[in-house]
Amino acid sequence: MAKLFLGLDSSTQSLSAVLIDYDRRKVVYEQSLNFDRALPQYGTRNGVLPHPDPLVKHSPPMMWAEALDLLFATMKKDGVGLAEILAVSGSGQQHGSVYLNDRAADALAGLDPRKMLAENLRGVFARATSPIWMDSSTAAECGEIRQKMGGLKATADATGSDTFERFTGPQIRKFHKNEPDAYAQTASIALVSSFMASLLAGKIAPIDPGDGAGMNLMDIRKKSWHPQALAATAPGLREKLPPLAEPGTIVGAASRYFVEKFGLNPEAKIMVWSGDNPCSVVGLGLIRDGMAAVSLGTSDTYFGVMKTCRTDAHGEGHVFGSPTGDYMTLICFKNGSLAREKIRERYGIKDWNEFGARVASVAPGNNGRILLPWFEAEIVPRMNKPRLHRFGLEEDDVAANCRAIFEAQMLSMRLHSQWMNVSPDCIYATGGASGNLSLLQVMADVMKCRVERIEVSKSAALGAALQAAHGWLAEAGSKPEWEEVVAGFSQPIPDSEIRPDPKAARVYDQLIEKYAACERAALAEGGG
Ligand code: XUL
Repeated sequence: MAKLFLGLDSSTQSLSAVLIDYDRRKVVYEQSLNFDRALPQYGTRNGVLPHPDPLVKHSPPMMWAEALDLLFATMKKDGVGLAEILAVSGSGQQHGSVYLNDRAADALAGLDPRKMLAENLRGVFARATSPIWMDSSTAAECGEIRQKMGGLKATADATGSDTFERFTGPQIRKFHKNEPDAYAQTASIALVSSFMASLLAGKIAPIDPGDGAGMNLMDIRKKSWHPQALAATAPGLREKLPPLAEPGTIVGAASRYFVEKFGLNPEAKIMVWSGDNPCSVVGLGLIRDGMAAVSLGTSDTYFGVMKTCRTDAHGEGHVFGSPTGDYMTLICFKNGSLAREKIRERYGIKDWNEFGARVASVAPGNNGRILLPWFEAEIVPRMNKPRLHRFGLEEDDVAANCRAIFEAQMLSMRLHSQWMNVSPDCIYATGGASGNLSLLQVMADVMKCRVERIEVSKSAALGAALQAAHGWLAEAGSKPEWEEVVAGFSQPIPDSEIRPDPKAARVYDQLIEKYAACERAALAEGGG
């Protein structure tokens, strides 16, 4: 019999499913349900509720639950072998939180398959809406928690990240301050991931260290709730949080609701869910120390696997748990494609091929000329005003400016990933700009490692399906190796490898010092 594992991904805009046939190493079914289109009655735009304050970004948790109903109905209609699924796991957009009252546990235990999920859940929310990762309305609470934790470095060292507006702890603190009665009515706080797992298992599900690390509440090394962080956040918080559980933990068997209504295998194990970034790391096949990926999109994001936990003393990068039980790092550079496009437009360059030719016309190192391309306020390094700096670089030198932006972005990546103390031996490049070979060559030369291109659709849902497989195999006593579990599911594009040029790499070993000095000078000028 085929070994089928289901991975779900509850993201900002949609709920997706990926079903894998483990022995055949194949994705056998994919489906996606867009919240705005499938559930227009909630009035979301791109999955988010309109709000007069642009800093406030909430979504309705009931919409996520209803989407789960609709997705299972679609899978049943599509003839998916739900009765054969051995385990289900999932991925949730990180940081978002769901507030349940004391009726929730009973409602979950007694989900009635004759009613819709939404009807079953009526009256269980202590807060109708959930703050999500796009929310940035908690600057005051971030400051308060950080101070009680002993400052930025201490907060990052304790919880894996400095306080960030979108992180769950500051959001909980704001809720407690602004709506103390509703906070008092909250019996249980879930993340998006643990909320969805709770629906499937029919009981309050634990939180895994991958997603727990996005809360500013978990001791990143002990993987347990951090007493000082809880105390700094809100009173009585310990009682409202579910337990933390290692990846692969079985929450329970599938709830009767999904078994009777959709024909899900009654023996199917519901595994603890994780955050979308930890799941994507596994979905991309990043399973050992020294593996990294860079997603080149509007913003550029660097993901790395780290065996020994280290945290960023500057509080810019994040450390989360990885589904493999190790750690993953995430650094987000705001000025990614956004800044590359600005330079291309500024110099009227037709396309990226022509841009690449300009880059190639100047030697690596750009004769020491440096650009700091912060067209938008930057996250890494922290620069809260848009600023453009040129050091020894003439604005009208087109080719030098083209090379300068690529070099700046990659030098910044090298400099700001040093705290991990892991030199990647291979970087997987993904995202819109990963087809830009001239950018990838600069990446290989600056980072001194090979770069391979990878395209995985629904990497978070795939990662969740792989987690379900790994957890189920472990439970069945077969001690699966991660290497074996991911093999064949996510492969880099054949022949896409780009190797570093040793001569260029030596140039960048020198230039990195100068780049760092330029950055320090720019930050000292203000806005940092
Ligand atoms: C990570 C973050 C986002 C969300 C997107 O810290 O905020 O990547 O997880 O869903």
